[in-house]
Amino acid sequence: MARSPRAGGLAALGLALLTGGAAAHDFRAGALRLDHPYATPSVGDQGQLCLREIRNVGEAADRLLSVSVAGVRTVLAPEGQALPLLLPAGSKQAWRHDQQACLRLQGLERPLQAGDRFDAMLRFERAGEARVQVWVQQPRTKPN
Ligand SMILES: [Cu+2]
Repeated sequence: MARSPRAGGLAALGLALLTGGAAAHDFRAGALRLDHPYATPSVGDQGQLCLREIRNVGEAADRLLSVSVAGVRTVLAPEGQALPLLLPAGSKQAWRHDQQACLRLQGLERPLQAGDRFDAMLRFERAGEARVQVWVQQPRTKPN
C-alpha cells in the first residue's frame, strides 16, 4: 500500500511532462476542424473568443449560427461582421486577437484571467453543436 516518496515523485514528474507538452488543443465537428480556441484576459465586462484556425475540410459550406458561453450575456461576431458567419467549403480562417477577428464576449459575470479555461458551445448549420474548451492566455503579441 505504502509507496515510496521516490516513486510518487517520478509519477508526478511524468504527469507534468505530459501536460507541459500539450501546448495546443483542437476539436472536430463534422467537417470542421477547430484549432486552439483561446481568449485573452477580459477588460471590464468584455472579452474575446479567438481561434488559431478553423478549417472546413468538407465539400459544402457551413455557417456559424450562434455561440453561447455560461456567464456571458452576449456573443457577437467579430467587428464589422455579423452572425451567421460563412465557412466556405475548403476554407481556412484564423480568428486572431491581433487581427480583430475574434468573437466578442459582452456582459461577463466574472473576469477572464490568464490560465482560466472555460467551455463554449458553438452551433453550426451543418456540423451541429460543438463544445470546445477555451484557454485564456496573455497575448504573445503586444498591442503596439
Ligand atoms: Cu490549444
